Amino acid sequence: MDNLKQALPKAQKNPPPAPVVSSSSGSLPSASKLHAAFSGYFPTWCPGCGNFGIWTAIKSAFSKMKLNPDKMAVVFGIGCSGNMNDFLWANSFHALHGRAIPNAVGIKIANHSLPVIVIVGDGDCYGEGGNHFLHAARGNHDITVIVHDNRVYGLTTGQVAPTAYKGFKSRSTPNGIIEVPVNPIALAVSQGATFVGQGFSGDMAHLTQLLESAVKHRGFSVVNVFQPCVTFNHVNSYSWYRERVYKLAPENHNPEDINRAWEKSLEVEEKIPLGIIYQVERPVYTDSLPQLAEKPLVFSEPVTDLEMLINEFV
Ligand SMILES: Cc1ncc(C[n+]2csc(CCOP(=O)(O)OP(=O)(O)O)c2C)c(N)n1
Ligand code: SF4
Ligand SMILES: [Mg+2]
Repeated sequence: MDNLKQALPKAQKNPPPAPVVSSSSGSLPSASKLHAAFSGYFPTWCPGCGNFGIWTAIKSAFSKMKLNPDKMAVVFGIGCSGNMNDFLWANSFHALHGRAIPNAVGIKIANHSLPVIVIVGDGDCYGEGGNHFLHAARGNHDITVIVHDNRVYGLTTGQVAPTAYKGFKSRSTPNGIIEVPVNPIALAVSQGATFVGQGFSGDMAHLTQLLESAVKHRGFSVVNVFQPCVTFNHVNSYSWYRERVYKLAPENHNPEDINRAWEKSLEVEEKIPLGIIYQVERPVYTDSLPQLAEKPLVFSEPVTDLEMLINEFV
């Protein structure tokens, strides 16, 4: 542990300068300047951590899409993944463990004109916050959930996450985990997610494209990203994934075909698919709220006449 501490980069004491995003004309700078504008503190992740690849792909996707860091909302969970809150400079909220998704849903309902992104760990999303994941998928809330799937609880020093393979030995399961793993892809498809993708932090170009597609999708989009934890997971390493992952392409996969999505969701061990596994269109939650039809809730006049409310409801 002492060796590990010595190897970690020292956290910067002072924040980087606040980026100037909008010029006086209101236009956004070039994609490369935007990429820099999204960078916060230099990450304190362990050297070689898969989170670096996800961080880079997120910044590349956001800047290529010309998202404005001031006009979007990024909600982080708790974990090594959630620590990106300090490393990604955008309008953001650091939620409680397992509670990133409901905060994102609330933000989206309050202002459905904002792109809303959730950045969480596998423990946060499929364990502690698993119930929120199911219900946000059912509602087709128009948010994008990026899950760092390292099969461990990284921040709390390597206990098993719900994605750990049966038999995985960790500090909390010295004789191997008894349960079978959650299947993130099958779970998302079965609960009504309308965009389900899978990426690998070791392939940043592919991940960037996938994240762009997920953010552009109108509806509940989830991208499960394989993220080697080089410190606490010595099984699912970069080479373990490289030997197994392959890319889905239009000639070998139709993402609208739910039966094909089920088949792909079962490929978890010998060969593992990357790309858009499932994508369909369905009205999003806020489409069915007439009170949002004219403008986002946040721009409406607040109700101050309490007597009127009391008379209506009491
Ligand atoms: C309600 C609650 N339970 C437990 C914790 C302790 N805790 C903090 S981070 C974490 C695990 C994080 O694992 P994961 O979500 O997979 O993220 P990673 O660190 O692997 O990126 C836990 C259990 C907490 N902060 N809050
Ligand atoms: S503990 Fe694992 S997930 Fe956390 S920063 Fe280190 S390598 Fe990354
Ligand atoms: Mg994890």
